[in-house]
Amino acid sequence: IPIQKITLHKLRMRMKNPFQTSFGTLQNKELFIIETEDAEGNRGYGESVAFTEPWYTEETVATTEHMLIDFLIPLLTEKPIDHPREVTERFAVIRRNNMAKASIEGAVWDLYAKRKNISLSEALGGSQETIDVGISLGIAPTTDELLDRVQEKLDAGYKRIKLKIKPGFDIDPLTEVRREFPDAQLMVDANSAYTLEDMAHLKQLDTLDLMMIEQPLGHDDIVDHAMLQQAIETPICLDESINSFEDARKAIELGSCQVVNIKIGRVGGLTEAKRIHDYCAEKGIAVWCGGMLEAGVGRAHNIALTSLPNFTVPGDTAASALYWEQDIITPEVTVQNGEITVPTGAGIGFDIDYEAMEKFTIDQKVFEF
Ligand code: OSB
Ligand code: MG
Repeated sequence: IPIQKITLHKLRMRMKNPFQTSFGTLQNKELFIIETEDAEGNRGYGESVAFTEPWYTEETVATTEHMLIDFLIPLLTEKPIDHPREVTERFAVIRRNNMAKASIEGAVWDLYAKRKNISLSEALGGSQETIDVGISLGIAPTTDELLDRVQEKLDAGYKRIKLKIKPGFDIDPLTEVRREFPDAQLMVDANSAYTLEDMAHLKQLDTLDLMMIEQPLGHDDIVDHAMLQQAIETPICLDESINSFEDARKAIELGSCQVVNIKIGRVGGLTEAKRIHDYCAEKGIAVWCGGMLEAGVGRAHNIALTSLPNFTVPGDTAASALYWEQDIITPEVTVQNGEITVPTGAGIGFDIDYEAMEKFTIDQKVFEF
């Protein structure tokens, strides 16, 4: 894959609505669109998913830029690669910084698929032509407001509703939601807001018929989660704790979870994401694709990944229009009857809306080789 040029487009976008989690509220997004180009003018795209603050993981927009410019771009371009899977090995000398790694690895995958004129889904070995879609709803100011939001998303066809929870906003609003929507596929995500001392409290979740509880305990824990899973019936899903194939292997070995949320950025790229997917399939562990409130390029990568066969739980890939006045891809991501049709065009299968991208661009750096 002869990469001749890499462009870092730094964008600033504002979400239509603030998104509240147990760790804080997100509304302004800064992100990099990484563009890789070959001599024939094929262009691959990746998107960085770290937030401006290190609340979800330790990475930020600034550390992403530092890693890309000072380490990852030089490593990627020092000698040629034949296949995108080699990027992960090449980057292995850099500890962690998974979101920075994934942003450029994704751009290499897209370029690879475009050069072969196949879809990214096909390049990854995807088999699902349509994928089921759920939505993650932030913490609402009131329970009534939450009920309205859930109703709206169920009416729109979303197949799984994930509710963010935190101490003080959990059992009571959830009980109301369950009472109002007895048949809805509901799950919750705590983003590490609890400890084992909350065991008795968390056990009350077992009466709510939840699909799973995502990351209740420490962001870097798998031991306490195993103890909690022993004590509660609701399946535990790990998000923050799984930053690699090895993390997934150990968590499953320990019985820390029954479900894994796979995020491409969190695990360092598509190659690692697929490895985790394959391993979980072997072990009978369900997986689904999480989201990072990405713009269209990042969502397109999530959609391609989700086409792999063991993504059996609806992912967090809701429609662009719920987040953005204007997205940077065309067509934007749309959801019909809770499903997205996996694009069949080359690479990510969505075109970049260059005009929109330019509108949101606050900085641009070009590297030529
Ligand atoms: O924990 O999955 C999470 C958003 C920001 C940070 C962490 C998480 C989330 C979401 C939103 O749940 C998922 C999405 O719609 O992109
Ligand atoms: Mg989560």
